[in-house]
Order: sequence, then structure tokens, then C-alpha cells
Amino acid sequence: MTSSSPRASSSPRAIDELRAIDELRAFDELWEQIAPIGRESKGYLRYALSPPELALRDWFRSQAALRGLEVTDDGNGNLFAWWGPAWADGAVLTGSHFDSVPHGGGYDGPLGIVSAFLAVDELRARGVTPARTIGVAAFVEEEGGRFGVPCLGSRLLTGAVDPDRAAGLRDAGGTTFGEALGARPAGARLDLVRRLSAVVELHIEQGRALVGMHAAVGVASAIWPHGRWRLDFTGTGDHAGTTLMADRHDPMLTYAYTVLAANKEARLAGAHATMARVLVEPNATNAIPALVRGWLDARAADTPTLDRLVEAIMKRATERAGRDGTSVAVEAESVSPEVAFDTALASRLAGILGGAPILPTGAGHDAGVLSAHVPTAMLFVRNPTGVSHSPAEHAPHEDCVAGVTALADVLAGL
Ligand code: HGY
Ligand code: MN
Ligand code: MN
Repeated sequence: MTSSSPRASSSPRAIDELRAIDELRAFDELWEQIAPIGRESKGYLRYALSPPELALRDWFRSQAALRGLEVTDDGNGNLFAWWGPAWADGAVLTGSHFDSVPHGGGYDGPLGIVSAFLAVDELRARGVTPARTIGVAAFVEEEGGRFGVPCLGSRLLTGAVDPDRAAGLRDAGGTTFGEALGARPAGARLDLVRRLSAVVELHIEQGRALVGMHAAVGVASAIWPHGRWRLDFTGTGDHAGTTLMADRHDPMLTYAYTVLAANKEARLAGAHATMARVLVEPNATNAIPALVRGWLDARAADTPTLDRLVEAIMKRATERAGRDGTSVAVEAESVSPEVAFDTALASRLAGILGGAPILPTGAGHDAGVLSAHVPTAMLFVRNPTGVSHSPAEHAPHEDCVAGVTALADVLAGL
């Protein structure tokens, strides 16, 4: 092709189309580097600090190095890549998490990190030299899928979880977080967090409101208060074949009743309750259980509704235990208060994005933890099915590119 031959056409529309193709190619290329990591026959298995997540951390370091970004670690398992001096006064932090729920989707978390690196590239392509340091975070154990406490990294960084409690948390195999981390967590560094001028986490939408709003990107207004409670149902272990039905104290019965009661109470309260995880001892086909351990995930639009919901479920469980001759004990493993994101920041970002919709979410995020200390916002990328925490989780890459552009616009604006 001679050098003088014009491109197909130099009309602004053609140039925009070419740019869109380039951006899509850049996204797909980066996405394909991490997509295979931790992918199983059913979804992703990216437990915090497990081999796949450690591989993603190495990828994070190599992407940072490629861009000349300094990488720091806060001693709690959280990684940060800095464009500008680390933790500089007024820095803006973006990013998200790598870890997934067991057999979850590939976008929840990693999309925010991939988009952050691409937003840095986009700003550089635009010739932007930020007045403030921009940081890209990879927070550890956001899902709580391995050690049981969600947002463990951001909670350690902000002092919301005690480092000794965190160090002692055990995974299903008995490994503690401290052992996996290779050190006692450093704990709170609010001196660093308070230097931040803003936090913006981009995340795949976990719901399908944006579909109905015909918007590829939305801005978060709030996170519902939510939590996870462990219910221990204790009964009398016995022989399945020889114990008369009238003589049984079977905790599985009390547990099963509680699952149904939780569902009913949530519907009545217009809230959400899920009992999706259970451990049975001895978990033998022919032995009435001695113990059934079940977890309740409950969420509601406001705290009084959530409190009433959990109370109602516990009341029903305790009453049923009385009838079954079993007992039930509850422990709150993690409770996240309602998050109302900074309204000025949310409307400012929606303005920068040309009037993007502002909407709440029922999903917890590290941004929710940081919002107690720094003006914080979230960007949601449209999820056509709304499905998340499942292998079916997916966002069209055209919308993901819209998310990158939105994040770049927002970072430039900040
Ligand atoms: O469970 C949640 O709300 C979040 O996805 N970790
Ligand atoms: Mn999640
Ligand atoms: Mn997430």
C-alpha cells in the first residue's frame, strides 16, 4: 500500500469507528490474558491467595510494570499500582478485586482492574497528565469465599477488622489467612487512606436495571445493608435405621424449616434472604446428624427492615427447635451497614458521563468499605442478564469498552 493512499475515509464517523475497533481489540486482548486463569469446567475458582489468584497478582504486577506504575503492598494482601507517587495527597484510587465466589463468573471484580489499566492507557492516549496520582487497587478476599469475611482486605486497611481476628480465619482446609498471607496482617493504615481525594470502583452490574434504562454505564447511589449469619443447629446424632421417628432430635429438620421460613419472611419484608451453604456432621447417609451448620445471607433496602428480617427468621428457627428437641445458635460473621455513596460525587460523575443513571445495589463492594473514609463512587457496566456469582455472568465487551471510556472520563474529570 503506498504511503499516500488515504485511509478508507477520514470522516469523523469513520475515525470514531476505527477508534472503537481499536478499543475493543485492546479490551479483548487484555481480557484474554486473564480469562483462562482459574477457569474451571463450571465457572471460576479464584480463591484469595490461591494459585490462580496469585497468578492474577503476577499479571497485575506485569501490567503495572508495562505502564511504568509503581506497585506497593499494604501488608494486608492488597496490591496497588500507582501512576504518580504512591499514596500521594489527593490521589484518586480505582480498581477492584480478583477473587471470585466458588464457581462464579469472570467479570465480578477483574473487570474493575482490567478497566482501570485500560483507562490509564486511554488517558495517556488522550495526552492527559493527571494533576493527582491515580492508583489501581487489587483488594484481597472481597468475596469472603475462602476465609468467610467479605471485603477482608479493604476492612483490614481501614481498621474495620482486627488483624489478629483476620490472621486466625481458617479456610475449609484449615489454612489460616495469616499462613496464606505469609505474615500477620499489617492492619489499619488510615493515615494512607485519608490522603485519597476520591475512590471510584468500576464493577459489572449485578442486576439488570441498566438494561431497562438503555444505558451501558450507571453510577451507584447506595449499597443495601446486608450480612451473613452462621446458624448452628444442634441435635442428637443417631442411627437412621433404628431410631424411632418420635424419638429423634434431628437438626436437619429444624434447618430445613428455617430455610423455608427465611424465604417466606424475606418475601413478606420485600427483602432478600438466601441459605445456600450448609455443612452437616457427620454427613453420613445413615446417621441422623448431630450438627447442621447453615449460613444466612440477608439483605434489605434499609437497616430496620434487615434487623426485623433476621429477628423474624431467628424467632421461627428457635420456635421450631423447641418442637424438634434441637437447639439453634447464631453468630453474625459479617454485617455491612447501609452505604450511601457521596451524592455530590455521584451526581458529578453522572454529569461527566452525560447524565448516566444513578442506581442502588444489593451487592457489597470494597468501595462500600472505603466510603466510610473517602468520597467514594461506583460505576456499573450493563449486564444483559443481570446474572452474577454464576458462570453465566457476562457483559458484552462493547459495554465493557464503554465502561473503560467512562472510567477514563471520570478520572480525567477528578
Ligand atoms: O456478596 C456480595 O454482595 C459481593 O458480591 N461480594
Ligand atoms: Mn461478588
Ligand atoms: Mn465484586
